[in-house]
Amino acid sequence: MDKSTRRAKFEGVWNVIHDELLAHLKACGMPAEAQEWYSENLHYNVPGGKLNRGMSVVDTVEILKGRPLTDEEYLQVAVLGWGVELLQAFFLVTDDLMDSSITRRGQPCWYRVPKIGLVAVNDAFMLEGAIYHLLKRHFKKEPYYVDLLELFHEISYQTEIGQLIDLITAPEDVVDLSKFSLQKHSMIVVYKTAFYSFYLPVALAMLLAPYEVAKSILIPLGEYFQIQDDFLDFAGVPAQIGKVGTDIIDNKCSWCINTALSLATPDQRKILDENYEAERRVKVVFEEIGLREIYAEYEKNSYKKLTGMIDQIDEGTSVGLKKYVFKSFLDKIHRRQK
Ligand code: DMA
Ligand code: MG
Ligand code: MG
Ligand code: MG
Repeated sequence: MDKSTRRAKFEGVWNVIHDELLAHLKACGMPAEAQEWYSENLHYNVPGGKLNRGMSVVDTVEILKGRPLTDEEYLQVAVLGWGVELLQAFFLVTDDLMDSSITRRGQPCWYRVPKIGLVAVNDAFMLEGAIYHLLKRHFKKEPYYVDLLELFHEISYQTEIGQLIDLITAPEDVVDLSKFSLQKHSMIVVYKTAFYSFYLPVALAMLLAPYEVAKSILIPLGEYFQIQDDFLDFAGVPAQIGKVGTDIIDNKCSWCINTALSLATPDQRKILDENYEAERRVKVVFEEIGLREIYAEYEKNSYKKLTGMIDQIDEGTSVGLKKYVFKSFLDKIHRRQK
């Protein structure tokens, strides 16, 4: 998808969000003027920028998941992207007031629009409030909901600290260059801009995606582990596995019988049908079918597949997802005899 199509898709979600926020005001019984005012606030201040920050949330989640998002997933992730854009709008409206700026995004700053004035302060708060309203509606059931809230709060606070040092280092009426230094400048720009513009979008994406990446490796790893258990029930040496296998006499739906069923000749099938529960003859069929070789092949492929998935983890972007976490799990169970 090219850049303008991606942008159009992302902007499409803005309409949904705008309508959702307005519907809430309406449901609260707010007068029509309040609904119109809020709608204008949203339109004027939120969607008119480059949208790089918001769209990078969606891009990063796609990269981490390694596949395009479903429509349902896209909507949810785009809500986070618009959350970043709302946060930015909140900061810009107040920043322009504090910096006494004249224009923003090719139009007068919001507080400079004649009827707006200092109501812009409350409008800015409402842009911020919208983030948490949307997070609640779209993420409340997610296990990482609190992490999302904390991240937005933490980044907002850091940006506000950055704005404070920006403002008090350069009071509008007093020039005092002795207050300046490149070190101070670095503090200012990191806090007022870098956290919310660059760290936040990727950190948000990573709150969603580690679960996916981890799940995509750990679930097949668990499946591999249980197949080993099924195989060892048949082929393991009791002295080594510390138990005597009972899957056949217990009539269990195990990997061994199902693999055997899928390969059995009619004669072998008959023996299995008549003797499952009567161990010895079933084991003979398992041996005839070559279950040991099939298992060895399965184990080899499984190990290769899991190793490949682990190798694909990008440790540079997936914070908390270290290859060795998964590799150590895999190596603990690879070729286990018990
Ligand atoms: C921007 O600093 C920081 C925030 C948090 C909006 P700035 O005042 O240099 O930005 P601009 O030049 O866009 O007003
Ligand atoms: Mg400014
Ligand atoms: Mg400023
Ligand atoms: Mg500036």
